[in-house]
Amino acid sequence: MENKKWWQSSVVYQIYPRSFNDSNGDGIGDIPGITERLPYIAELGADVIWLSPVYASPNDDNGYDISDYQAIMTEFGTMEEFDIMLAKANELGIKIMMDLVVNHTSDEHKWFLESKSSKDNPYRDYYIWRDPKEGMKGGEPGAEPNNWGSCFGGSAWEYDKTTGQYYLHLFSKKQPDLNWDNPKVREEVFSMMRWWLDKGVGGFRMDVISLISKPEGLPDGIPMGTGYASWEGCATGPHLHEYLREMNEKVLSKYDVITVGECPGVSMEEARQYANLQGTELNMLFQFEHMVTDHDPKTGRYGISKLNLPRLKAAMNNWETGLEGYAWNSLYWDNHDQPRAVSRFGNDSKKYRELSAKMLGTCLHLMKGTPYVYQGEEIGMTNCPWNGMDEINDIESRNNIKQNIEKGLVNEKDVPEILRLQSRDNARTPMQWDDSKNAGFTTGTPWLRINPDYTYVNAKDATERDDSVYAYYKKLISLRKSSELIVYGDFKLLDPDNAEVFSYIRTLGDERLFVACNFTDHEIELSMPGEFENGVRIIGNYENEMKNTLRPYEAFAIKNS
Ligand code: ISL
Ligand code: CA
Repeated sequence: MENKKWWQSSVVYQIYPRSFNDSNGDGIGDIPGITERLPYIAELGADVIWLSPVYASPNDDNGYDISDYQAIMTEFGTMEEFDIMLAKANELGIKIMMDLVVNHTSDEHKWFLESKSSKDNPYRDYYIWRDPKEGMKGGEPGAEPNNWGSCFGGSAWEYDKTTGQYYLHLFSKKQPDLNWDNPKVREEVFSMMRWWLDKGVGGFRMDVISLISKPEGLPDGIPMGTGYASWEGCATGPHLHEYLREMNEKVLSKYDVITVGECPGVSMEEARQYANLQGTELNMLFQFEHMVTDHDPKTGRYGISKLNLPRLKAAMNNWETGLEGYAWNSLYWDNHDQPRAVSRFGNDSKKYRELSAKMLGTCLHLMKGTPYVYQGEEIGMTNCPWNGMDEINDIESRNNIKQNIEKGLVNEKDVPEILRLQSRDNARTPMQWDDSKNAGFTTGTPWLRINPDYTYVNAKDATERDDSVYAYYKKLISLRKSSELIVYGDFKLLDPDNAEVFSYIRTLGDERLFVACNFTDHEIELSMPGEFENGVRIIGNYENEMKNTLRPYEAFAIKNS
């Protein structure tokens, strides 16, 4: 068995600060608001908080466009307030994992302002600048240096008249990519990381870290339906692991921290390196395979999506077994970029919302890896019934849906439904604290629409009831804390083709755990492996136990005796 590490038995709670808790009535969540709610997270049992970006930012992509890595966003508070939050969290035994966004900065970062000012500025080479295509004039259609597309639609290149060159931005044009091949860039990032670690933060979640090294010569990629090559497919370069090992050697290895790299489109072979058990790079990574199993292949995320359980199981199984013995896994259903799991993989009707949210929790939290809970998931928050684009803030939904309509890939009349199914804003509607006006999130006007179901989906109700989703998550988390079998047992998927039931077995020495989850709203006959017939049910989302049947959205786990 691998060398045991504290972060292997941790449970991480993700906070999206803008939507968590507003302390001063300006409609925007903030740092004092988080401090106020720390006991709620401690009570749940999470021991790490992943804090989405709180740095100075013009908010083109809600904080993922950073203009100063060592300052706090004015709307969120001050550095003093950050320090208070950090100290209080540490007192409660909670570490703060910062979001490290270093594939790109904001175009308002001082490095970029310098960089774009002239070709011989000392910061020019901090970013990726290229001439227009041979024989073409900068700015004219097709003159971009290559065919890469931005994650947020359109080309990944922006022409800058001042110097007659293009700069690369795999995300919005206000998020220019840093040039990691420049050793000065790496030193700047490393010293900034040390500054935060010396302050006492507990680690980093690294935004699209898989993209920091670009391939030699920036060659064209294979174009997709949009005409552009995929931003995630074409930008993984040869020096990636070298840079991560350098970061590990010079920074991470000097502290006892938790690290997780966000790696959309990562291959298994790459992943085994990123999160290798020797600890020379990162602790773990976020893969996205299970996040695309419900997408329509033609339209990708922004089409009509539908649960495909065999595909979902295959994806989860791939990472559970593929990393075994090589690298540590992470587990998640939700984050700030994804729709709400209960609406996506469960059933958010009044009748089944709580049952299916608990079922999904059971399914995920009893697998091998470090589980991540996204704010509101622990009370079963749902996707929002959007009326249309006017209500949407998210840059990705706005740009990509527009692009898909223009290309004839989706029908305009389907937009509200597509938004409800897939928009990143489903995760970003404010946290529902109670059933008072604006769900107790703010006394002012919330920056984004509040989901109307807050009258019955809220933290106050969930913490007062012992049959709530919150109480159930609390139990799942405490089970993990007391069971090596749950943390370290290996994973075996049962019945891969079954389109209704997700079941698996965990094994550690003689100890075995059988987990069964019904992903449908009807009763299903269950054939339980014989060795569990006299086993002990350690958790289940129905009160009384029933043998050989799974009721609608039922989930339970049985330990052999
Ligand atoms: O889910 C996605 C693709 O279907 C994307 O949102 C993808 O995960 C992503 O854009 C990469 O995410 C990260 O970097 C972005 C930022 O907008 C996201 O919020 C962040 O998680 C740029 O920094
Ligand atoms: Ca505020």
